[in-house]
Amino acid sequence: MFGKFLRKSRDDEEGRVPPGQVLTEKFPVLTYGPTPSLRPEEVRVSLTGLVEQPLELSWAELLSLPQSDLTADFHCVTRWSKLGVQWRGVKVLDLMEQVRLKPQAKAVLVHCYGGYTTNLTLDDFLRPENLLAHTLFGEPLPREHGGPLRLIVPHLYAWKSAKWLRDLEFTQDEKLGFWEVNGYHRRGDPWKEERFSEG
Ligand SMILES: Nc1nc2c(c(=O)[nH]1)N[C@H]1C(S)=C(S)[C@@H](COP(=O)(O)O)O[C@H]1N2
Ligand SMILES: [Mo]
Repeated sequence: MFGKFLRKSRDDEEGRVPPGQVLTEKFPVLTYGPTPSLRPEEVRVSLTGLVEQPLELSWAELLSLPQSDLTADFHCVTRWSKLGVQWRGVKVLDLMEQVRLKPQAKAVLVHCYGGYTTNLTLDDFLRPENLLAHTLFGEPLPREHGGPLRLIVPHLYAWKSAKWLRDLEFTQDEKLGFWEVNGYHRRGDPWKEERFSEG
């Protein structure tokens, strides 16, 4: 029933697989629409909206920030999970040292090259493990997995881990992103199976 690539969890993985998820060893690619093709030198990451001073960082500036490693489990709402994915990049909290948010800011709408968007509250965005990742298992992040740069938010379903990151728009009210407008849950906690919105 699990097919060639899906399997049940081993004892040592107990407690790491959220309800309704199946493990995979592969790393499937899940992209809606075309895959952008970007050279690192042309990547820009901007912080806009409710910031005291909008900021745009070049690739070199991103690499001059502290670099961190993260090993985390990855849960797609289509029911596959991959355990122990190894990323390297810039922590969201280190990036956010570069700006001051206005006090009304409560949420962020993440914009990607190619037009994809996803929303997060600041509580979910400003977590110490969250990363802007440029490296996957020690290699430059492949284009299909979001290279040159993607967001990783490991505690929520992977549709929040936006690939080809372009802009972080800070807002007061939560503006819904692409999948959230199309019926996915506003938050997407895999442990609560927050897959779809109620109404
Ligand atoms: N820009 C962008 N980011 C995206 C997506 C997308 O279609 N476009 N898909 C999301 C979904 S649904 C998942 S499960 C993960 C998949 O990441 P992967 O393709 O590296 O496995 O990326 C998320 N980030
Ligand atoms: Mo997904």
